[in-house]
Amino acid sequence: MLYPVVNKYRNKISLNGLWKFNIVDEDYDVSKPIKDFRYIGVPSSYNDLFTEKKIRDHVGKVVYENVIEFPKSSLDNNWFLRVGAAGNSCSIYLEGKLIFTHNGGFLPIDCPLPRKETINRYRLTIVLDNRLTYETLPIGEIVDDKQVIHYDFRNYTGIHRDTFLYSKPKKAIEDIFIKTNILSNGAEVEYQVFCEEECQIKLLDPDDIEIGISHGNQGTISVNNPKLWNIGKGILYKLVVSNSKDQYCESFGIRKIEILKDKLLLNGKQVYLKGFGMHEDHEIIGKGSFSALNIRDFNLLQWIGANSFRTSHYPYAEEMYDLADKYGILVINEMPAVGLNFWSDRTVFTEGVVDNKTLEVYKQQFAELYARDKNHPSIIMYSVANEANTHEAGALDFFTEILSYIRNITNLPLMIVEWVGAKENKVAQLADVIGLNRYIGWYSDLGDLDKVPDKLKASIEEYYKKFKKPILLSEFGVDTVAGLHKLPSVPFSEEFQVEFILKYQEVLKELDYVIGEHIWNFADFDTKPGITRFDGNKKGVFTRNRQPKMIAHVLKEKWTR
Ligand code: BDP
Repeated sequence: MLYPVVNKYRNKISLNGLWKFNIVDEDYDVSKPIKDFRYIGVPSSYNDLFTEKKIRDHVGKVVYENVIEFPKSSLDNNWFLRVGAAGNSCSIYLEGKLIFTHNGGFLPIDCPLPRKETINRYRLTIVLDNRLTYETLPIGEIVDDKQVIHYDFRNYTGIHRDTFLYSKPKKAIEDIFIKTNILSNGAEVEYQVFCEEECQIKLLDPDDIEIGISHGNQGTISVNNPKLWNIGKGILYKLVVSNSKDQYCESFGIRKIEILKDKLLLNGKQVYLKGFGMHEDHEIIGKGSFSALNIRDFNLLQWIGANSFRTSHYPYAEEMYDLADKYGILVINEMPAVGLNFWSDRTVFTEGVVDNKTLEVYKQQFAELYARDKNHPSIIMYSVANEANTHEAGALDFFTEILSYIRNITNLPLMIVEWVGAKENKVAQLADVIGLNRYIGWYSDLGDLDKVPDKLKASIEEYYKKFKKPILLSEFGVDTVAGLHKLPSVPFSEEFQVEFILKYQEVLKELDYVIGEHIWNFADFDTKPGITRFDGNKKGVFTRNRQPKMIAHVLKEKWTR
């Protein structure tokens, strides 16, 4: 899947802006234009835009409607509707006729638009359904007409990412796969182009100077004195693929990722990950993606000296990976496999709950994720799930199938993020890296930081002894109310957050198979209501408005040293 672009052969028209919107019943009739509506801004979640709880908390379908028109000169091209993400499932109608459906709220919707030469204006209706079940990711269940989810972040819904019409020629360049190999005397770029026509391939260096040329849809181009993509050095090359009917320019970086002897290596050098689990979450727009806000996040990552983040707990907007490529930030790309856990003794991995149907949904979504993200140098790993019930017998079959499916598609290392203890874990041996989420001193032993060194060390060591895999501390953190200061510290104060994080870092220092620390969370974020959530999850190092808490200055001092 290639991101839509504008050039001599291709066009795109933004559909961001105002749409007609309403919450609707199950049997909503799309055959007629929407009558009863209010205006909504795209992209955004709809939940926090209006003043009624009925809309904010709506479970079920909502409708978006707009009128689209094609430029006259465009008849030679095929046209598509592209929505960066909208959730959780969606049905697309043209003039009231169903033309496309999509399951999954965090990956692009790429819908071919059938057209008649005589008609140029069409009514476009998008019906979204936010219900999460065992056949969606994340999973959820509907109980008494209410949505039950087994994780904390809000089930924000809406057209969340950039939306546009785009065109490509009839025999288009459909896809480009790029792989780079670093050799002792240079590097090589292996490429494969999917196109019915034979293409010419030009390789441009980071200054856009042509340094190689090749013909044919599969091949290799050598690079002398390659400039490697690296942390803080978003050095990007370009492959310009063209023929008489089409052209596409794809960026990529030359870099090598390895897990070797319990270490993470980038271009042959050991890397220690410093960073965060993040969320796509802002006031008012919820999970809407906006360039200005994304830039703020990257500037904060740079300011604090972070070198990496995890896209907890779902794939992020494409622009986030583009920015990571450009800023030289490492990304762990997480599947939306969260909530596979009831936090009780109820079984998750069993027929009728997470079963073969869920497995098929998972495979489909991984295939879509890889199709979208395969050429980003910033992506160093895929995270296959967050806090699944990996102590259950059924989890082993599920994840064996998942990891072997993924390994057939990508060579990148795979991580699984765990909450269960090593002794009970039946799955972690399948992964290359184990992510551990630990909250000693918070969810257990609240406030008692003296317990941290022994307990944290024991729980990490137990994992290493059993599985012999490198470990990332993928979550640790405490809810912290910005502006609350206490001496001596108490939980929720800014002082306590500092003490907690420092205590954890002391332990990690001693364990050389720990490949990094990702603090939970980059910023405060909204959650479903809960008595442990006062206006959301406050474990952010930054506030929801992206201003620093005290810990941010402490981390900056350590991480930029
Ligand atoms: C972990 C989850 C994360 C939560 C966090 C917390 O992975 O999504 O937000 O706990 O409770 O269990 O803050």
